[in-house]
Amino acid sequence: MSDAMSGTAQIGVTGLAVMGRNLARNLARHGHTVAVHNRTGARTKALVEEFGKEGDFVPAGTPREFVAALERPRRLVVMVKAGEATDAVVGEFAPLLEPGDIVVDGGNAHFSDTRRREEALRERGVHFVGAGVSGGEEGALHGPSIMPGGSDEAYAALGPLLEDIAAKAHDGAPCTAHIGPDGAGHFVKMVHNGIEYADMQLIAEAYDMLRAVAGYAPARAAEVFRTWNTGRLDSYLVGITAEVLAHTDAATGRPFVDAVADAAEQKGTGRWTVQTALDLGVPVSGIAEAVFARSLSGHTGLREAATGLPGPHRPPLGERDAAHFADQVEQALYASKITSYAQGWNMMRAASEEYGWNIDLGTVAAVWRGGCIIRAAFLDRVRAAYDADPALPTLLADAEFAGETGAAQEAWRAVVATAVRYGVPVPGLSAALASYDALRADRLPAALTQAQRDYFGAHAYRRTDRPGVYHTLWGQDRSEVRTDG
Ligand code: NBP
Repeated sequence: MSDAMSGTAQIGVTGLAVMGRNLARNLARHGHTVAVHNRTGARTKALVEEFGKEGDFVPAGTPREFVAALERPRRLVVMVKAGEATDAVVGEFAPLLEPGDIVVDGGNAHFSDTRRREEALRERGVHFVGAGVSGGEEGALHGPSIMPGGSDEAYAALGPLLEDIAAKAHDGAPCTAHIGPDGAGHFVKMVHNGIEYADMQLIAEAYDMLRAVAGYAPARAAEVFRTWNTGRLDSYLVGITAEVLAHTDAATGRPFVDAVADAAEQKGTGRWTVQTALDLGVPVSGIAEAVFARSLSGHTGLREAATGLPGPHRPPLGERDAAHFADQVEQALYASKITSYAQGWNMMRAASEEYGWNIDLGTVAAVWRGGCIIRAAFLDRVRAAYDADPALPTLLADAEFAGETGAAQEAWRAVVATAVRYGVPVPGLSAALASYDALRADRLPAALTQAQRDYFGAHAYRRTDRPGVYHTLWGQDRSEVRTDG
């Protein structure tokens, strides 16, 4: 342990609840001297008492001591509850900092708050880095996926430390990279969580279909997921699905999944993703359906009121048909996954253009290959697609992914159609298929929608046969006038 006033710590962490404590330990374990501070001093003391032997910690009792303990330019990681606490901490530390110092917010901030904070600190010459951190407390300790936004100068000073403590992908590359200026890192982290919601919903629907249509008990479904996890669906979420489904509840002796109340909660990043997508005008139906599905599951009153409504009663398939059906579900799940990832990437591209972030979309896939919740073999291929063509308009247009969705589409339709016949809700799988069909359509009924808008609101329309903007005089002789001069 060093003297808090000597300015020897390479980095500091303030906010030592589960995330901050583990991040500080991770940094110390990698040989960095870490100043540690928490509003309530007991947490600082406990960290040093319990884990002081893991590395070189410099405990600080006050913000002034904490700042003084850091070598220059100072690197401070703020790991407090997102929102008002972050503003309070930044407000407390800012007067103690000097130009060139770097404040890193590793909390789950909304990217617009990060943009605001970055701008405010920039005026004082202090760098503000909004860094998305994914992987929960285990990740923070053993290697998270880290998505820092901010200036190039800040990344140059911070990057090597982040690369040390980040998860490593299967090829040894660190799961972190400079994502882009100001709010880019927190934006990308938000989309990560949105994609995570969509992935989880699709997996849940696949399980529901295996159970209701194939007639597989949870333990059998677990085997199916285990097998899928050795193929193109290989991912953390499919792996834990197999484990959860195979687990027996000790109290009741029933499958654990049957002992859990069927109301899914959410912390809000999925909702942020959808709200932001609406503002950007980017369709992310897969993520939206996942957010709504969680919301619906928790609406006890609505569900009780509708419980007696009629639905089909169909017996599960026989053994041979069930195996064939399970294979079709794998195809539907995979094609839907491609579609929802494509939506997430479309959103990052749109925001990158809107805010001038210049996000490298292939790098984002690389950063998510380890440490985070959506880590998956699949992401190597997403990266390859964007590396091959950084201007790729959508993942669905990549030749390999297009080939796979095309090959899966009959099975995908069969699964969605079967779900409808059995009365099993599959909002994620069907929204993904609808998105696929809408994007590939030669003509959409949007023509009728626009004509209706012209009828009741004189909103005008473009024509397929010639340029210009037109309005039909619906209330008069239905003649057409050109409205763009
Ligand atoms: P919490 O989100 O539970 O926050 C607790 C910390 O915030 C404590 O250190 C607390 O200090 C501090 N704090 C609060 Br609350 N108000 C403060 C204030 N006004 N001034 C100074 N400090 C204040 O901690 P966490 O679960 O470790 O998460 C930290 C951040 O990381 C959050 O933004 C979270 O969203 C994000 N994150 C969490 C996870 C996860 O899996 N938990 C994953 C990824 C990101 P005290 O000890 O004095 O009360």
